Amino acid sequence: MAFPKNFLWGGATAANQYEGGYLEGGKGLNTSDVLTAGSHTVPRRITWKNPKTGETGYTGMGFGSPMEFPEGTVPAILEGEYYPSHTATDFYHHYAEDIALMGEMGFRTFRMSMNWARIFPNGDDAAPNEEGLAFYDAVFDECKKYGIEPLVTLSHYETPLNLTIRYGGWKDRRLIGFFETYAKTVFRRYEGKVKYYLTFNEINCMEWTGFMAGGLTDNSPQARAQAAHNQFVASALAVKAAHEINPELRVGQMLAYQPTYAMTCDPADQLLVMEGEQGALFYSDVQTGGHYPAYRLKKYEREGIVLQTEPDDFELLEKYSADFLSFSCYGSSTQTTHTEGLEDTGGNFVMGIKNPYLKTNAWGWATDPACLRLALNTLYNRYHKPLWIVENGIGWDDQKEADGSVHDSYRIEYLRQNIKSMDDAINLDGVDLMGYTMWGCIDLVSAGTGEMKKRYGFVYVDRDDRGNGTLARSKKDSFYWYKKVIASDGTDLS
Ligand code: BGP
Repeated sequence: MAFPKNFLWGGATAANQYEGGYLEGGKGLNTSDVLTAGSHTVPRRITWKNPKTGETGYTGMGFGSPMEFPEGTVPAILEGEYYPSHTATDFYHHYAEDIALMGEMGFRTFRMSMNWARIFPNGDDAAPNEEGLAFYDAVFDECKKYGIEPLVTLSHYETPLNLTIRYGGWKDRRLIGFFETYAKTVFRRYEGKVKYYLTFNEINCMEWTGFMAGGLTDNSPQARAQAAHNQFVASALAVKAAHEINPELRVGQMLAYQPTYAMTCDPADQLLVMEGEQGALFYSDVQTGGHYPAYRLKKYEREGIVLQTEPDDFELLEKYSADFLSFSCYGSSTQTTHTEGLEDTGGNFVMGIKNPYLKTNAWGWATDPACLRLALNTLYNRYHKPLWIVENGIGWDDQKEADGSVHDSYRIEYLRQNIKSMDDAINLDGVDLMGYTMWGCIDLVSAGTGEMKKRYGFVYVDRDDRGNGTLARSKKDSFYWYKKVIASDGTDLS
């Protein structure tokens, strides 16, 4: 079996975890700049300050630990605290070297995110920051040299901090207009350089953490529902603008999705799985399907959630649904109502029960060789739109040898099984899949824990959890393996 000749093989990153240069080139602060480092057992926190009294402190992000900002406080950077996003793995100063490495692997695409606060430092500025725009020009020109097609996420777990402080984040409808201005600026500026865009990374993470997903300091169900609605409308307006600017542009949705299994054949377990799936698929039913599903409207009614909408909203959602659906998928989750005596397993958002048939990594994430075929079939049969796997991979505490090599056979094994699963979905099931971008292709900061030691890359970056290291790049064994996979169009997985 083989992959289509034009299949977009590549890797994925995000500015908040990779780019660094957090105060350079006129960039403003964004929400990820106030997130501390954590670990597998210690949740990341948001730092805050009371501008009047000078008092400072910490709060959780809403999952793992509750988010509560004391009266009069705002998210802020504290002196002496370590923030992993500030330097991250410094793509800002290494982009030419990194893109050359991607070119050497034969990447046909590179998923990256643009830092919104680098283009509009306060989010609501009247004019964009030219230095920020020029930085991405240089990045795209570099990609072009190697025939790499960029795939650009407009907002990957970040909102300009000013929009959080001044407007309360995405629950305020005015953010739709600010985002539309940002999207139009970028679509026009990079016409001819960028064809594929995604609006909000893992939009369904709004289900758990309004701060990461929507810059919210109020994590109530009401605020998160409103923020999701505003992002849906903003996404639709981005699709509209892109098509008007150039009908060739494609704007996709980005969903966190993984297959969910019922642990037993008890019907109660099937209902649990169904309800869990609704929590994720609601977001794609609206953004890719074009309609609010009845199950969600009923839920809002039950919970007393009232959306503030405008008359045109629903027509916009239907008319300008996403051109394609991209998603992240790292494994699967297993759920049951019979939890007694069973061990839990990990995951950023969707936890579950340890599945005895699957292996887990050191962070408890279950790897599942069938996950991609199952996910691709569910999503394709539901929406009949092209799909794109924009995140898949395995986090590991890689050990670098004295000669700079990293023997990551576990990563190669994981990817081999996952690529095989994707191959089955294309060739056995006829799914229309545009591409595959392995997550964290060059080592970067973990979103969930803020660690460096949870590495995903084909390329090792010398940096540790406290920010020490030379930032030097070195190739892991998987680098050479992936290069062979791409060159053989996915037929040589040995
Ligand atoms: C997804 C995010 C990414 C990425 C990935 C791996 O949820 O879109 O930003 O980080 O998960 O998660 P982690 O970094 O927590 O291992």
